[in-house]
Amino acid sequence: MGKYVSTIIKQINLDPGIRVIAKKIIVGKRITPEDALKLYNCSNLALTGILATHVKENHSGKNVYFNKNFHIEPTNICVNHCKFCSYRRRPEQKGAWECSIDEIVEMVKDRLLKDVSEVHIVGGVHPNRDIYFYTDMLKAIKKEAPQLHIKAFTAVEVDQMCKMANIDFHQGLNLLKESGLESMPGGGAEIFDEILRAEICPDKTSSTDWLKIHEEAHKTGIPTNATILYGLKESYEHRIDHMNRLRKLQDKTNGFNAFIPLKFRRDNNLYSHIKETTVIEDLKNYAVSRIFLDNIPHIKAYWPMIGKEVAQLSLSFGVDDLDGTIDDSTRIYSMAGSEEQNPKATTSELIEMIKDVNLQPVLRDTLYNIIEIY
Ligand code: V47
Ligand code: SF4
Repeated sequence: MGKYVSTIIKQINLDPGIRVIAKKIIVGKRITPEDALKLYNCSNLALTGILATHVKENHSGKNVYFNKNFHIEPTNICVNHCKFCSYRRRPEQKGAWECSIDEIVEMVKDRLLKDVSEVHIVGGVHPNRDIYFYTDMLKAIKKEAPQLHIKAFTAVEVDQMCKMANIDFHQGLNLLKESGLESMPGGGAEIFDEILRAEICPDKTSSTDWLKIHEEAHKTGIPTNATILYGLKESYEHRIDHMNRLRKLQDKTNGFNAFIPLKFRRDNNLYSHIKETTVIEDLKNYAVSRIFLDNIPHIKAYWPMIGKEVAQLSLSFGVDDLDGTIDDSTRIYSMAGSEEQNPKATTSELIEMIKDVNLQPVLRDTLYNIIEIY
């Protein structure tokens, strides 16, 4: 790929600044935040795709990963007031739910029949549920399904659990790990810029604490993911600052498995007047993320958020992971207006999506160990 990319770069008419950055990327040199800004402002979408594919292939060759998973959302009752959220309800409000531990174990039992390897558990920040509720929940799931990998709780939920119990992040994460937590998803990151964060999610865990919790998780042996919420009032500089903070932490801990750009969806929330990003912008964003975050092994296109067609397109813009089968078990994005109102994908559908663009479908577990190559 390197030779092929160099040849293309030599032959096309390019802005000299972009040519210098392209050469850096081809030889595997880290790009600076200033370079990333130039790439965001570069109108040659195809070029960013070629460069991101080059970087992607250095990480994972032709492989595109997916897993067999399902979500549990224990509650949508939440003490926070993120203005982009379409999911949160007050306790007495119509549409609020809270599942008991018994109900959660029943959900696990039902899905186990479908040969899944991971449960992804994320919910609202419930006012009365403390860390001991969640450690009991983890233990009950593990008792029923010891082989099922539990990826659970955003840093925002962990923050609240530790505050309620008056313990520090180290103690809280150790308790969760001892009870069965094996990895953490990347939610709650939103945008790290403090001014914008205060505007869009005023009472959420601070950026500093989000990063501290992930650092502590990595030190405790809990790998995590990271996200960005984009397309909502931020500038390119904000996106780059966000990724730069993640890149610096990853240099220190190497505990992030995947980065997941989450496109803002506008239905049923306080920002419904804001226009959503175009598909071109989404693809460019995947590409720049892949190139900038040279130390995070995987870039995930979360298809319940962007739809299967754009997820397939993203495979030519640096993405090497399509998350999983989901099995119609999450509501966060359908409530916010995603085209996937009942998100589920069969294994053969995911394989076909990947094979159709001449890439190699690979069934993985949560930690990217290969289960099957198709
Ligand atoms: O933090 C909420 C986002 C996140 C909206 O780690 C919205 O594998 C867009 O983090 N428009 C939670 N985004 C979900 C999440 C996630 C999803 C899939 C995989 C993984 C993983 C993590 O959802 C929140 C927030 O950024 N979100 N509302 C909205 N209207
Ligand atoms: Fe609560 Fe999460 Fe919604 Fe924010 S995004 S209001 S933390 S459920």
